[in-house]
Amino acid sequence: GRRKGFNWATYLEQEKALAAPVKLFKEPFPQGKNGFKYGMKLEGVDPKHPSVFCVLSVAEIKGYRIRLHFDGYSECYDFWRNADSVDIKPVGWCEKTNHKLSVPKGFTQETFNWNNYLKVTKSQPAPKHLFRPAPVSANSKPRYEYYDKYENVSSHGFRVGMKLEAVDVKNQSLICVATVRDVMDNRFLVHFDGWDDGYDYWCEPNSPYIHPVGWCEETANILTPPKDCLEPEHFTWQDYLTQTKSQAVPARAFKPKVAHGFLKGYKMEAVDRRNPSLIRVATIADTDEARIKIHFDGWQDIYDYWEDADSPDMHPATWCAKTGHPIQGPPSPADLDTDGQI
Ligand code: MLY
Repeated sequence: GRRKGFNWATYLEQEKALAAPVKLFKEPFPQGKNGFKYGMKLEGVDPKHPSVFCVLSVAEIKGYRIRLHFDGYSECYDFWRNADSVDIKPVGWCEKTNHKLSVPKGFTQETFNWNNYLKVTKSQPAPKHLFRPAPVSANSKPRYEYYDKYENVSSHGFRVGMKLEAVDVKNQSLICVATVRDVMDNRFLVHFDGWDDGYDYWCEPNSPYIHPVGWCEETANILTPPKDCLEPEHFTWQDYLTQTKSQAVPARAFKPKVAHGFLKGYKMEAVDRRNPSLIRVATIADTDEARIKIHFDGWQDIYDYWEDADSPDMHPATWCAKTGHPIQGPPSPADLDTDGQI
């Protein structure tokens, strides 16, 4: 028979569990509607290469989420973002902010220009008002005007080229020599010296993953020197800053790290990393300072994984219902075959 829709109130009662409190989510429920339409063009960060901005098209709309396609490339690289994602920008953003735009396959930097491209592809740029307004300082222009006037400076003290110590989020036991590689709004791109851009990530000044130069020494942690370091055992910041003619990010630029407050056992809604078109009912299986371990209800523990506590892919209970997105409840016994496997 047809399964009834998932109901949080019933489920929490049945499981005798608590939903993660709404206040623990940075942005619990979206303010506005998802105004993106199929085919609209935009610019955005490539999730696999966070230093690269690409030409993207809206390929699918699902509640408050959109599937984004890299123009000229295979659908297998498509990825999902919330409509208010900080990773997507209107057409023309790269040019205005002096970022290099990686052009669609079949074009070169010389042959590509947006006006012509929109004409030949008979497509529309996603209107600017659909995007999350960039955070603005108190004394600047009203929010909605922001995309027409950029100040290409960071107000947070993290400037391109400055050095810091940062956790390699892909190898979290390593704290490494890193450089601010780019700045976008209130975020900056952390790059690991000597390594490829696959380890780069965008973060904010209060990120739990970043520390000022000298932090490892002060706290008796091991600092991983740059990959190309000739005598890694003799690495010192003083020599390295001189050699590379660079400055350390000033200590005052780092903002206090706030405890995320999530507890083991809380339930929530989380995007399934293995099939990111789906959002599932999930339980916090474990926590550390910066992350929570997600368990998908009704699935084996082997599918659990760690996610940053401020991930935009984790939502409070009822987010899907409120935003018009399907939710995958725990699989029912009818979904199991005779071996008890899904
Ligand atoms: N075992 C991994 C470690 C890579 C660490 C990269 N960090 C420091 C940016 C490897 O050698 O590929």
